[in-house]
Amino acid sequence: MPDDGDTAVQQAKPELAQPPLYKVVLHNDDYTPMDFVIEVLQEFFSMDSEKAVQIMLAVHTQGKATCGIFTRDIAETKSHQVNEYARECEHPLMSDIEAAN
Ligand code: TYC
Repeated sequence: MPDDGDTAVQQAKPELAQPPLYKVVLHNDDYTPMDFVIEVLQEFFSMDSEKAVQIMLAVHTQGKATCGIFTRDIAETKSHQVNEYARECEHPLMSDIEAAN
């Protein structure tokens, strides 16, 4: 191929495809205390208290809300950690994961 000056561009490393992303979704129930949900959102999703209250109220009023978007392994781990912690504390709070894209 003639050197047309584009050699550097043609040989650049191709971009890797983005990995599929997953939402961690928190579900409403009638029994888990609001303060416990806020604590979970702060501890497992690093939210400040204002954001945690906002997401907790979105779940409470709409039935579910997204807590964060991650690669599959991280989303599965976070959802599992939330469900285990809620179970240990004897609250029915549940999360799961959904494909984000
Ligand atoms: N609905 C619960 C209550 O009234 C609060 C709640 C919010 C529970 C969010 C779960 O994911 C949840 N105490």
